[in-house]
Order: sequence, then C-alpha cells, then structure tokens
Amino acid sequence: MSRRFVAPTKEPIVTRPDRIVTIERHVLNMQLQHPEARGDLSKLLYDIALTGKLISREVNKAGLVDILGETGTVNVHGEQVQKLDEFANQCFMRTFERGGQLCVMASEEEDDPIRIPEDLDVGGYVLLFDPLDGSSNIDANVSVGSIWSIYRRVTPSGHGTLKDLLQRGCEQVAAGYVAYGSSTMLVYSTGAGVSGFTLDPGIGEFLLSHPRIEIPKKGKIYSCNEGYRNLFFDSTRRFVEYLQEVDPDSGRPYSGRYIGSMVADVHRTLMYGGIFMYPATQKAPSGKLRLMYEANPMGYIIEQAGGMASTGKERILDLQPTELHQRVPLYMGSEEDVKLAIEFETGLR
Ligand code: AHM
Ligand code: MG
Repeated sequence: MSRRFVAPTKEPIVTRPDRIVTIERHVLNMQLQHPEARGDLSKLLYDIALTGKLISREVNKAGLVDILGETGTVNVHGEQVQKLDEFANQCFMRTFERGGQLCVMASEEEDDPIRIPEDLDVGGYVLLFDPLDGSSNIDANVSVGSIWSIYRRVTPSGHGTLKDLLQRGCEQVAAGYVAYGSSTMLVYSTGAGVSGFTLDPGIGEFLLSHPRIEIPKKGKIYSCNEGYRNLFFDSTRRFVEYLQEVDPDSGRPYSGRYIGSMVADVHRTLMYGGIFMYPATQKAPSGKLRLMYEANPMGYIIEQAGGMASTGKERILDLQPTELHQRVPLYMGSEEDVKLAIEFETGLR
C-alpha cells in the first residue's frame, strides 16, 4: 500500500500573502501611509532591490567563473573578473552615489567614510552596508548576503560626516538584508514589522512572499562557532552546556546549527526561532561581528519581528558607536532564548 504524503504540521510563523505584490508596490503603499513623505526613502529602497538583483546575478554565476573566465581573471568579454565582494561593494557605491538621497555612506569593505563626489547632489539620508557578508563561503556554494542600514542625517546640510554615520542602532529608519541562498530573498523593515520578498528570476522581480514575519518566542536551535569553545568565557560555555542538557520538559537539548554566514544563520533564526550568537572570546573580547554593518541592522530586523538583540549585557541598538568598524559580542533571536543568554552572561545563573 502506498503511503500518503503528510505535510509537516509545524510551519514557521509567517503569514502567507493573498495577492501578488512587488517590492516597489509594497514600498509605495508604505509611503502612502505617510502623506508628508517626499519619496526619498522609497527611492533608496528601490535601489536596494536593484543592487540585490545585480549582486544575486553575479553570485549565481560564481561557480562558472573558472569556466567563463580564461585565466580566472579575464572573462569571455575580455573584462577583468572581479572578486565578488569587490563587485558587490562597487555595486552599492555606484548605485547610491548618484541618487541624490544620501549625504555619506560607509562600507564594511572601506576603511573610511565614502564621500558623495563633489559634483553630485546630496540628500538627507545615510547608508551603511556590508556588501557581501560571509563571502569566504562562496567557493563552497554556501549562502551569503548583503546587509544594509539607513539613518537620517544629523548634520544640517552639505556632505555628511562621521557624525552622521556614528548613530545608535535605535535611530535606524530602515534596515534589512538580501540572502543569496537556494532562492534570493530580500527582508526589510522600516519600523512597522518585517516583510520578506523572494526574487522570481524569470521576471526579475522581488515578490512579497513573507508578509509580517514574527520570530517564535522560544526556539530549539542554537547557533555559534563551537570550535572556539575553549576560548569562550565561562559564562558562555555554561550557557551552551545548559542548552545541550537533556530536559525534555524545557525543550532541551537544543539542536546546533551553524553555517558560518551571518545572514543565513540569522535568517534561519528569524524563521524557526532560537538563538544566534557570536560571543566574546578570550582571544577576541569584542567578538568578531561589526556593530554598524552587521549587529545593528540584523538586530533591528530581529527586534521588529518580536525578538531581542543583546551584547549579553546591553541592548545592541542602544550602544553609542565610537568607531565605524567597532566589533560587539552578539546574541540575537527569540526573546526567551536571548533573555536566558543574558542571565548567564550577567551572572544571574
Ligand atoms: P565577513 O564580514 O568577513 O564575511 O565575516 C563575517 C562572517 C559572518 O557572516 C559569520 O557569522 C562569521 O563571519 C563567521 O565567523 P567564524 O568563521 O569565526 O565563525
Ligand atoms: Mg561581514
């Protein structure tokens, strides 16, 4: 007797859309709810979608570089084959410098703030981005992503300065990521919940696939690089050991999942719940991940979905940045799981 297929009963908490909505339509609908809006933020979000598509196209060809490029550095068109993270960085810079909405930018790939060229218009917003996070994974065909964050400028006019860039994460007006995985997804928030769009490669459009994403209050997965276990501080080691203890009543042991590509690890955490962490270690007391390019934008998304993002002691989005490339220890995910991590990290357990 053939077995009937039984669909899994547990689904991530996402509301399914009941009509076809492009990201452009979604952004426009959002703008219409703010009659005072001039459309500058919307234009920035359209350009984020465009940049995501351009990078997605190149990432999908990554495995072909050796086939299409004669030497690995020159492609069939005689053009230099750029490293993908360089390409992604250029893509962001070239798309955004000419729009007229930004006064300054910063990239994880650039030491200094990126000035808008003197002859171009400047506007009221600030953009920070990590053009291709996790790019060391590309050769193994593992998911990577772009992360971005938008603020309003704080200086009155002219070209933006470091002061415009070094704002607390709670001042973000929009943030999100594009995950280049089995499909390409753009997830963003402007402070009224989180929406997810999947790129339909046939028509080249991001279509609303995950309206109103909410992270479960508690998960069953923890995600960290356990190769550093012997470098973890005692509090972190005890927290991980606690999650591994067998206690079915409290849902333990948790499963461990770690891709080593933050966008993919955080996206899974957003969908299924649980906790993603990159803690302080004895070798790297501030952890590895960057406040401005990784922790703040991803923390904003997680909070907007109902979760928490913490250093283990403080809320990530409350931190006053002092440097563009500063690093922070990071715990983000389901509210109950992050609260538990904080209890361990602050000595309450
Ligand atoms: P990158 O910005 O140089 O790509 O590094 C960030 C990446 C994250 O995507 C990921 O969470 C982390 O580095 C993995 O680091 P590790 O290999 O130490 O676990
Ligand atoms: Mg990065």
